[in-house]
Amino acid sequence: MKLSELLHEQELGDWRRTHYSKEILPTLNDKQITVMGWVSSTRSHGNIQFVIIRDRLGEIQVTAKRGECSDKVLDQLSHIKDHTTLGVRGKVRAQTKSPNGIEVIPNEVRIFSLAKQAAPFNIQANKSTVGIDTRLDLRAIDLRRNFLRSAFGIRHTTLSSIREFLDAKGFIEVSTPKMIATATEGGAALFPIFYYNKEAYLAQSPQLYKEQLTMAFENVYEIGPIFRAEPSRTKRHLSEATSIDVEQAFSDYSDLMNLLESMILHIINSINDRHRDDLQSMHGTLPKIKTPFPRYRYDEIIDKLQARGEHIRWGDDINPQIMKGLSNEVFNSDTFYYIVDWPTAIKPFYVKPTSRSDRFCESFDLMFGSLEISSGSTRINRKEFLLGNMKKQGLNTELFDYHLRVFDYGVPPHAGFGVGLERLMMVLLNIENIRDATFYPRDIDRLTP
Ligand code: AMO
Repeated sequence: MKLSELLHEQELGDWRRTHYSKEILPTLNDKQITVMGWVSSTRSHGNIQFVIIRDRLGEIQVTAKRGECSDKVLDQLSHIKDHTTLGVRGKVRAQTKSPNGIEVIPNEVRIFSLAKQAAPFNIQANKSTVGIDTRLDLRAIDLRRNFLRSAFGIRHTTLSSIREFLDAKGFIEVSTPKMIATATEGGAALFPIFYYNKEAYLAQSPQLYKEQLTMAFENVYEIGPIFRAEPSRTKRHLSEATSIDVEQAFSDYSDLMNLLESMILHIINSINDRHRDDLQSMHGTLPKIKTPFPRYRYDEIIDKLQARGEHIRWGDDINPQIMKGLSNEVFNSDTFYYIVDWPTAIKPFYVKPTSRSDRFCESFDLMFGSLEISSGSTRINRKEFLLGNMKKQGLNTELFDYHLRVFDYGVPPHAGFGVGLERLMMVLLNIENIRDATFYPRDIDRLTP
């Protein structure tokens, strides 16, 4: 038979998968089954061809031996390349030498889509040997890698455990506009867009909307994209990130720190419960945490940094480079901690100053080593204070009229935080580059795929 006939692509037709790889157990010995997936690797030993087929749950070995299957099937399996998508019908046989104690003896192969060439990377390796850009250019294939498949399965559990946790505490999930009229997060740059005949922006955060929604719903959360025109190339910034935004009425920043650390504990417990196999194959362990997380005042951190000889003055923001030495030396670098009570002048206009002094505000950053995972605060809930703070920060208050207007109708005391999901995944799974914690990263150099 000619190669083109052997490797002929077919429709799915009436073929349907009967079992996922993981469901094929020795109890199915001798049963006819249909598996579907893509070729993860092939190996030839004279008259025997081994093909490992991968599906979304795992892998199964197909063993084609001359005499045990038709020559056509053996030839088909001998010529296909890795990543070809196919279905195999055959008989289950217990096989102690195969990776999961079982193999499939094929009697029919249906090729759905042939891989035309070898991928520029090996999906078996936990750490890839090619640069991240090569992988990102073919991201859908790169995501077939064991490590990333496990990582994104864990991301899914992270999100569902956050929803479970907040739902049980009486929060409702909300969605707020992503095309907006004004900036909320001072320093972070905006992406302008055309909105009919006006200039508008992509939302840097759902901040003002989530605050307003506490007026009706008290406790709200949103999991959605935030857009930041980050000018720098770093391993911790994306232009489009996912934020877990929480806002709670009748509470302050201390309540929110308690809530956030319990939420992180719940996430870690959920991942440990549901992803033992993934963690094992990733050779990873989640950070071991103890609550409450330590809380250090901004003043204390500045003193410690100055004592180390760092060039930092009171009132400066604390950047990760400066924190690196301190977090290794003073804190265990693999741990969560809060920096609280920041100078009012370097936090956004909606953050409430402390009652002790208005030079400081009721704010926190959640850190892991030198990486910022979240920031949060008690918010100003009185109009005259908000107006005063906006003026101090040089904002045009007229642009915020749509927001200030609701303050005439009883805004409850409230507090909240935003967690960067990708940064949280980085620390949970020890991912070095934030691009690997998102499906299709966006950064200053990348708008495709
Ligand atoms: P902030 O600007 O500190 O606060 O953002 C909150 C968290 O979002 C993540 N994050 C990012 N992650 C990846 N790439 C980026 N470019 C990026 N920018 C931010 C970080 C950060 O800690 N409205 C407030 C939150 C609040 O007070 O509720 C806010 O946006 O993990």
